[in-house]
Amino acid sequence: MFTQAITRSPAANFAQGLTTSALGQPDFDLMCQQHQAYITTLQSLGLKVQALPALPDYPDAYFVEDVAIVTPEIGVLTLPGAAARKGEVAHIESALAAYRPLARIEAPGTLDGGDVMQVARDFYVGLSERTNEAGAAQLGRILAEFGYTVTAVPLADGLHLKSSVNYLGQNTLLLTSTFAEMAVWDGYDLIVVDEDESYAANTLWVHGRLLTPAGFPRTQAKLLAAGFDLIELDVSEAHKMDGGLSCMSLRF
Ligand code: CIR
Repeated sequence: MFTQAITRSPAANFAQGLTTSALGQPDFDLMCQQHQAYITTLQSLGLKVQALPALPDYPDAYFVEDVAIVTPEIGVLTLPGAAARKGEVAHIESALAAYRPLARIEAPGTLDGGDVMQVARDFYVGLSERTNEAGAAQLGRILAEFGYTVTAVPLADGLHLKSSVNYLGQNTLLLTSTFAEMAVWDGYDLIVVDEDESYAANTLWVHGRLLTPAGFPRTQAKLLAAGFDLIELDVSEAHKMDGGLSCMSLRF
């Protein structure tokens, strides 16, 4: 169970963040409305939300998931793989220090939180353009001290592991077809999103409910058929910046 979330307001220049998507120019007012609805939803699920101020020097900084990994025992400050995002870490450090003792990923390791998926005592870390083997190994050493396992998963595509694979609870993963073939998921029940709904793989478990992006009806139908309880949220503007529901908070 989580009791707390940390978010950060998007800055007015958030559209200057990194993106590979060709979904059009994002709108700041709409982004703010969608971000506020996301916060309100987390609050309605019982989380206390600490909303940090916008950081115009770091237009991707509202994707706070990428700069830390938080367990009940420790907070791990990451070292983001993108040069433009490395400076975000110093801005999460003071907020997180109030909740947890801190460790950090150090160069030459790089690690983005979007590549880190937790399933109870097991972590899976995507090796991506942002996260390298040294970063994954450092996280493994830090978390091993607390009895967690860390398994590296090379990415075939996508920005981050959680762009394509997410844990829904009940031993079930929601994932894209590219990832569904991987032996590393043996033993889990898999729900595979349709190819043209791959964005919906970034669905977020919070307290037994699933926050899922609006506009992906076949994924919603699959989740409902499997008995999951859904909250649909429109995150069209974050999608334009290659981000989604998990990326916009740290939950612990
Ligand atoms: C980036 O490219 O770093 C941001 N525009 C998107 C980060 C999304 N974060 C995530 O998936 N955890």
